[in-house]
Amino acid sequence: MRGSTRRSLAVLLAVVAFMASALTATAAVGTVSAAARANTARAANPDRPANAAVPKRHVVAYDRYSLKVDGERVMLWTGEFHYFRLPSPDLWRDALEKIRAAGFNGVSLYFHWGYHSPKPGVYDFTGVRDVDRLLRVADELGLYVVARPGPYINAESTGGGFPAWLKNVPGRARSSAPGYTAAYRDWLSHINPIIARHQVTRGGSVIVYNAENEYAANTDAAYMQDIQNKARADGIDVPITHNQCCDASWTPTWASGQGAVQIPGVDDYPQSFNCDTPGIWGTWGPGVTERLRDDAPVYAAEYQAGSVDVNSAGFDKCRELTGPDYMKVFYKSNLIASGATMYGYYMAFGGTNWGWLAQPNDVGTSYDYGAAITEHRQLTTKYDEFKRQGYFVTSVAPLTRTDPSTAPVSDNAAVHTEARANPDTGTQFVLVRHADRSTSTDESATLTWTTPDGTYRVPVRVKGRDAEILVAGYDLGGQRLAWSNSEILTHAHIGGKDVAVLYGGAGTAGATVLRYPSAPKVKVLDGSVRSSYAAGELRLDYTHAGLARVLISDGGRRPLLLMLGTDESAASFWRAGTSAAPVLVRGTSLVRSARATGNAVELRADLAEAGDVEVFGPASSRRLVVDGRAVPARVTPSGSLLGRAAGPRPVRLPDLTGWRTRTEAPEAQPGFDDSRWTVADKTTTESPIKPKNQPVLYADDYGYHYGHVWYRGRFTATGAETSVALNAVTGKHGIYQAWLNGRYLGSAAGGVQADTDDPVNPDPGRGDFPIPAGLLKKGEKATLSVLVGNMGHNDDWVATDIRHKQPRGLTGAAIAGARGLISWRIQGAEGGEDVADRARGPLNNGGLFGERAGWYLPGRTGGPWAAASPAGRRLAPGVSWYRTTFRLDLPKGQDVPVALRFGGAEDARYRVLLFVNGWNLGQYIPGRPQRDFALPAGLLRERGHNTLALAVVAEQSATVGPVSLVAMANHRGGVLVAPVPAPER
Ligand code: IPT
Repeated sequence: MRGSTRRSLAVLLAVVAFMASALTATAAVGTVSAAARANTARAANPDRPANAAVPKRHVVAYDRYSLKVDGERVMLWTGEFHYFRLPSPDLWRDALEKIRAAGFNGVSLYFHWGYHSPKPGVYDFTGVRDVDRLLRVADELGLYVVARPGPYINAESTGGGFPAWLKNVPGRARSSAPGYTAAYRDWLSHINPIIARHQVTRGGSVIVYNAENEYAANTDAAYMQDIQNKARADGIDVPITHNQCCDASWTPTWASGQGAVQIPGVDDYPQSFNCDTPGIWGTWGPGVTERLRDDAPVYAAEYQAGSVDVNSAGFDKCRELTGPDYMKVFYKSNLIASGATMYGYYMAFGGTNWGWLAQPNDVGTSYDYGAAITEHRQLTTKYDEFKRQGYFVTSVAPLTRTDPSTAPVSDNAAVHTEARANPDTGTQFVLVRHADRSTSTDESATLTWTTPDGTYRVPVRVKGRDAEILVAGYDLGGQRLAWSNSEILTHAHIGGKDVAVLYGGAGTAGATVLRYPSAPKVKVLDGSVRSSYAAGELRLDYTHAGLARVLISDGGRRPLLLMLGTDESAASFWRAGTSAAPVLVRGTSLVRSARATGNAVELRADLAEAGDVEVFGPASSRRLVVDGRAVPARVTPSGSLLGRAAGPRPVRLPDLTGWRTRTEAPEAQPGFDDSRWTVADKTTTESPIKPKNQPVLYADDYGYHYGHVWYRGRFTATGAETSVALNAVTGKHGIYQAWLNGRYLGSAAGGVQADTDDPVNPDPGRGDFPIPAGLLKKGEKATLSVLVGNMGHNDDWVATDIRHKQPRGLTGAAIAGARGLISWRIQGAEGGEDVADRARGPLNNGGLFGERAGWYLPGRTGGPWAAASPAGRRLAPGVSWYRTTFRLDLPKGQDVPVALRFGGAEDARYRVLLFVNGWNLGQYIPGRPQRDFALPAGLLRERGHNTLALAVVAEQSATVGPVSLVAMANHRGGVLVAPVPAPER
């Protein structure tokens, strides 16, 4: 995917871009009235409280350093979130609040064309597809939005975001071909106006608009330009960006010429996707974002924050590959090396490929991604590191405008330094890390550091895989920080004093030097800190341990409460905005929002257990309210409020009992009435991959795009038939099964790559099925029934059509010894492109008999089911269903993410589609890494009756399960989640 030589090319390109551009350029993009401009309120920022005032219009502009809103520089620090992978709109707020609480001031959002469009010209933006609501939540939370509507998005999602009907549209996708042009313009005509009304320039949250996605191969500049012209015509007036693949050696970078965007960015995945070797670092390079334009900020459009699990190692390993140590070393190195002020960390929360949303290959139901927030919405140690970095970058304003500067000299060659400085304030930012990033030794060094306040000898230490950003010459609130070898977590002006939190590795020595015109009073409230004052400088020396507290006053500046912690104690802080100053909170497992009213501080917070909660808020604070309940609290010597809050009540989930079962697949029987099925007799296809023989049997060509399809082929037997040879293309891990005159012939692995450019697999998805002697009689009608799975549609990363237009379903069928033609009919999801179940949408169902009959729905069983539990019964090959109901009564005001867990043999040959209250929440395949399937609240009724339906497609006789409900966590708090409306029957 990349080579090291490409890096030098990238440098060259940046230099050329630099020379070619004007030295300074400020492009004001959004336009607003003078009255609006006079408004000083900032747009989205991490301290803005929920439900903040009336929408205000703002000016969005940028220069070579950063974006600016109303002239104020912005560090855009976003995490990627996919609403389509969390089909419960109330939980969008949960995810976005967690993203905000991690210190992100923005989210990057793909919009998935195929998720909204079941048929050409048909779009749905209601229910779980209500992206206007999503953007309203972002507006309310004050999170900036990077809007990424494609048209192509990749994202390991089916078709890379393309609707499957696009396979039938003539002309190459991602080009100016007329068929494709009409199709994508229609998508943009629907999505752009929604995005446009949420722009920062109209008082909303969308700060930039990303055109296309990693458009790096087979490019067409006219197409790239047209997307932007269309966006402008549709009212997009914020800057347009692009995320260039991999590094700047991939050309064009869309930095100049036709199709150029205003702010070209780069995607970088330095760790690769090899989660099976989490200890190997930097496989895909050093991860330094290139400057692509001299007149625009450096934009790390997608920066690796997790991984696809291409080796089926399991997402915990992906979390390790991209863990806190990687984040420290790579993110901090990039910040200083690149000076980027726009970031998109991919992913902040990955979510679930529910229904048929996954792209095939090695993407399963889970899109956990090893992200900082797990698929079950839990916070990890990666989240802690995001918090440490996110609070820093959004608190320390001089970071928004920096140039490379002279780095302090290290007396230990193993310790590398690198620096940037803000030309206006002189504030310096120094990266300290191992010279060789792959080493993890414990190194100490003394830096000779010339800061704006003088030259100092500063001891530093890098221990294990570690990196630090140290700050010097910084006006920290009302204080002057000369330098510190502790890192800054955050600071704010709270309750009449500056409150600052600094931290360092547990057990390492820390020193901080602050300047005061006169000797200040230094009171150590907690921990062990030595202080000395001489020549205008207060020096504090300490060892990073627990959380030390020092109150500094009377030095000619306003008072400072300085807290000195470790990585761990720093991460225990939460920063939340109120309408006045922000508050800092410790002790809860999350703070969603805060309000300061009169003498009370009210928190919306989550707690995993009962414990002390400490709030640094207005000086007048005397009362503490957590999640609506008063918590007795006292004022501490630090001026904070301290109380003890209750934890969650324990929960117990019910056992799954009362199972009933029903066997289906009547389609396999010769007498089945298929007269209303679609006749499959096409002779041509838009797919560049041509069928092995006629007619064309590709499911998509008949409007059946997702899930299973059935074929029935009729022919007159000669009696001399010996075997059936089929080819079916399903995508990786798919299977298909065949029956002849009702007799099960067996199953085969579906084709993976029907690419004409795949020499390894010239006969994809081939299955040979011997015909049992005597089954066919000369002159008699015979019926061949074939059930083909569809694991989703391939991506179009290389923009050639050959991947995303790869067929699904039968691509060849021949019967040895037969004479004459087979006449075919095909059946898929109820209604085909005219989706029957509109609330759950096109990706929810395929064409299994039970799906078409509505057995997946709570209110439709369609006749008698026999009592039988999955574990107690061996299933015959074919399709069987299990259903049961269960009641949940989870305590109100608690958040208990529930999963369905599959036990049982790894080598069993079956797969299960699981439906909860009618929603297809995934596919369990024995032997694949996933056994726990998220059942999101909203689809799952937390207080009420639930229906679980399992459709089992068995290749061989098999026993399913055991199957159980598991609580993945239990917190007091959470968000209110209403049931997602969808028909019961
Ligand atoms: C890049 C894509 O833009 C994104 O959609 C997703 O696929 C991600 O990376 C990987 O998870 S693709 C690139 C790294 C080749």
